[in-house]
Amino acid sequence: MTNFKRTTVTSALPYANGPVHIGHLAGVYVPADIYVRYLRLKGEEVLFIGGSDEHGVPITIKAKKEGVTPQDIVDRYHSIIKKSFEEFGITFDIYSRTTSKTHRELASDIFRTIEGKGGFIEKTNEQYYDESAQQFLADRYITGKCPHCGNENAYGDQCESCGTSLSPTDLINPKSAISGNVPVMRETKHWYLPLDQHEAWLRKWILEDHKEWKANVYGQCKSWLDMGLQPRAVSRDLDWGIPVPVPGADGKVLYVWFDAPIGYISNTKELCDSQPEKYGPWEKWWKDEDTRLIHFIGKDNIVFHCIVFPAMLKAEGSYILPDNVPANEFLNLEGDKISTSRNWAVWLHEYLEDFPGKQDVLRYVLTANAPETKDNDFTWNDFQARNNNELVAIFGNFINRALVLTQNYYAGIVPALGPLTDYDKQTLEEFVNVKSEVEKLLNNFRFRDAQKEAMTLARIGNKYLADTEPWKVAKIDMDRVATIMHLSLQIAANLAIAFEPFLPFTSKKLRTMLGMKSFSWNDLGKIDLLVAGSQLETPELLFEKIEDETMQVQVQKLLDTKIANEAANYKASPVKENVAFEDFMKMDIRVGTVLSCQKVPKADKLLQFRIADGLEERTILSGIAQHYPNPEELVGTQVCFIANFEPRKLRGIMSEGMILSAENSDGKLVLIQPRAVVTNGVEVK
Ligand code: B3M
Ligand code: ZN
Repeated sequence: MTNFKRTTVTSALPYANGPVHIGHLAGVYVPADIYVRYLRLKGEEVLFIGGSDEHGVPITIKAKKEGVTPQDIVDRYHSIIKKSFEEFGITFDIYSRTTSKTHRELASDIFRTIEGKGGFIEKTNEQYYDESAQQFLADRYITGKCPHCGNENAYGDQCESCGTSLSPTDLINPKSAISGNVPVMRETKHWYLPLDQHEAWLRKWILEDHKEWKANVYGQCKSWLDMGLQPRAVSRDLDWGIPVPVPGADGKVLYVWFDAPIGYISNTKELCDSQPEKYGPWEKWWKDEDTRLIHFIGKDNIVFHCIVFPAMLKAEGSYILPDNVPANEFLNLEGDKISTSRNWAVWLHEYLEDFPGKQDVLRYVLTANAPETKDNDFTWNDFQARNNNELVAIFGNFINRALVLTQNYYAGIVPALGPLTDYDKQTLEEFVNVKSEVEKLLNNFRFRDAQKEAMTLARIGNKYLADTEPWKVAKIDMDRVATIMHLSLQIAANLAIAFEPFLPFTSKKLRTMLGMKSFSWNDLGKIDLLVAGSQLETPELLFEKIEDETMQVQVQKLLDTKIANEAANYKASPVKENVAFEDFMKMDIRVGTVLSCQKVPKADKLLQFRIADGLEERTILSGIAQHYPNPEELVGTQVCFIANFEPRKLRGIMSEGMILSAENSDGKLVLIQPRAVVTNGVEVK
C-alpha cells in the first residue's frame, strides 16, 4: 500500500506465564519500537499496540505447578513484563491484557458475528476425558509413552525427548496429568473455522498481492497453502478463557489463538475509548481502508497472523487485513535454543540488575545481530566487542572529542561556520546520503542494516576529526578550527536524530548535551541544527568500556545454569551386585598429601602426583589433567588413593596406586578429598 493515512502497529502479545528475555526483545519488540519511533519522528499518525496474552493452557499448567490460580500467574507476570518493556523504552501507546473486560466483550462480539453469518462449522468428535477430574484434557495434560523413542513422559502434543509432534491418541498408555488416571474417550462438540473455504482468496491475497513480504514469511505461507488448509477448532474444553458466547456451550472457552489476536483490537479500543480526543474512534485504526496494519511477530506465529487471523477478520467482514507481517527468525543464546523451562535465557529484568542504565547497549547489540533472515546467536563475547569497538570506540569517541574540544577551545559555545574547504564539502556530501539510505532500509524492515548505515554518520565524524586534526590547527588558525568544530557538532546533532529510533536513551542524553529542543526526522542531513553562539552542556560519556571480568560473571552464570540442568537430568546408574565385607576389606584405601603435581609431557590427560603416604613417598598417575588446568594448586592438599592397586607403567612412568575421583553428570572429574586434615597413611573405611 502506498497511499495510507495512518499505521496501526501491533507486536505479539507474550504469554503471561514467565518474564521476557532477549529473544523476545530481538525478535519482536525492538524492531517494532524502532519502526514506530521512526514513523513518529517523521510526523506520521501511528499507534503502537501491545499487551499480555493471558489465556491458554501454558498458563493453567504453570498455575497448577505452583498451586495458585491462573489469575495469580497472569497478574504476576503481566506486571513484570510490562515493567521490563517500559524500562527498555518500548513505547507502546497501550500495554493491556486479554483478561480485560473490553477484551472479553469484543472477542465475544466477534465470535457471535462470525457465528451469525454462518462462518463456523460445528463438529463433534472424541477426545480424552478425565472422569475423576470431570474434565476434557488439553493435549498438554495427557502424558504417555512416545511411540517413536519410548520416552515415558511425552506430552499429548509433543515428545520433548525426540522432538516429534504428536496427537494425544498417538501416546502409548496415556495418563491424565491432572489425576494420573487413565483417561477415557468422550464425545465433545467444537466450533471450527473452515480455513479450507478461505484458501482461494488467501492464496491470491498472499502469493500474488503480497510478493513484497519477507522471504521467510512468504515462504512459510506458501508451504501452508500448498499443503492445503484444514478447518481449525476455535473452541476448547477448558475452565480458563473466554466462555464461548452462544447457547449450549457450557464448559467451553474460545481457543487462545482465537482470542489473542483480537487482543490487538480490544487494546486499541480500550485506549481510544479512554482518550477519544487524542486517538479518535478505535474503528479508524481497524476498519478504515486508509489505515495500514502491520504485525511484528516471531516466526512461530506466522501461520496465525498471515492465515488464521486474516480469515477470522474476513469472516467477520468489517475489518482491514494486515499490510505486512515482518516476522523474525529466532535468536539463540551461546549456541543453544533459548528456553524458559531450562532457564536458558538472558532475562530482561536480570540484565537491568547487572547492567543498570545500559538498555541501549542491549538494544544496539540485538539489532546489530537481529535474526531478520535466519536464526542468529547472542554471545557475551559479541556483546562486549560491539560495545567496546563500536559504541565506545566509534560513536562515543566521536561525540566525546567533538564536545570536549568545543569545551576547551570555545568554552562550550558553538563556534561560527567559516568558509568550507573542498574536504569539508566532500565530507558533507557523504553524510547527506545517509538519510535516504536509512529510510529505505527502515521502510523495508531491514533494521540491522539501517542501524549500520546510521552508524556511518559516526564513522564519518570520526574520520573528519582525524583528518582535519583541529588540535594541531589550533596552534596556527583558530578560524579554521571554528569551522571544523561547527561541522563536527552538526554531525553530532544528526547522530542524535538518526539514533533516536535505535538508541533512544543515548539520543536523549546527546540532545540534552547539545541543547536540541525540538527535532524531527526531516532535519536529518541538515547542517544548521545547532546555532552558532548557543551554549552546550558539560559533556559526559555516552558509553563505557565493558571489562573482561564483567563478561566472565555472565558466562559463569550461564555455565551454572548448564550444570544445574545437567544435574536435574542426571539419572544415577543402577547399583552393582553386592560385595562381601571381606572383599571390601581387600581394598586398601588411604589418605596422603600431594607433594608435587604436574602434567605428564605429551599426554593431555595424565597428571603425575608425588604423594606422602605415611610410610614413604610414592608416584601415582591419574587421568584428570583436563579437569585441573593448574595442577600446582593441588600441592599441599590431601587425596584418597588405593594403596594396593597393582603397580603399572604408563608412558614409561611406574604408577603405584590409583587416586579416587568422582565423575560429575557433566563428565567433569572431581578429586575425593577429606573435609578436614587427617594423618597421612590412615585408611578410608
Ligand atoms: N502468546 C505466542 C507467543 O508468545 C502468543 C502470541 C500471541 S500474538 C496474538 O509466542
Ligand atoms: Zn519421543
